[in-house]
Amino acid sequence: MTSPVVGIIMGSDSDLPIMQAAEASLATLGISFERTIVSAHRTPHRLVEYAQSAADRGLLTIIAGAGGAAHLPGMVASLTSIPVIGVPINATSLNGLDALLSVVQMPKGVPVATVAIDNAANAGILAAQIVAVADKAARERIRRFKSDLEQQVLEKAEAASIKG
Ligand code: RP5
Repeated sequence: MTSPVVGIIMGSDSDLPIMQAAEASLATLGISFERTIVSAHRTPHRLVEYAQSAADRGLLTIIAGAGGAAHLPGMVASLTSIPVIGVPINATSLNGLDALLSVVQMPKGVPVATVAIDNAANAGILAAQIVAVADKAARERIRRFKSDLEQQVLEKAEAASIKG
């Protein structure tokens, strides 16, 4: 088995149904990944261990999803040199706005690439694009993926277009 180049972590197993879309994107684009639960607030020591060992274990980027007071992506970003992609998750009565602001409003010097609320699919695609910077075959798979997207829209346009 290929060793994982993307780490997917999330604050709780309740985030898994959303975060699985990132796994689906990576699988579609042929990028190896690992997945586990790491909670910033409930397992802070595990967070430090995961983030500090990530690069040495061969990970090239980390996708971190969390809801509510979503500190996981930012804290991981503070502890590693590899890029971190944050997925704000709709997990509270604030509908994900709490998580979005927690993830996106990082202080200068510690960026987190933040996708839209619950848009783990885009996190997977972005992670694949990061990996593809140094992987020509992956770049070609992403090119084909985008070309398929374009084709799908053109077919829908064809089906939906009318002239009065
Ligand atoms: C966050 O709190 C998690 O990322 C999750 O989105 C939310 C709720 O977690 P559970 O109470 O369902 O475990 O830390």
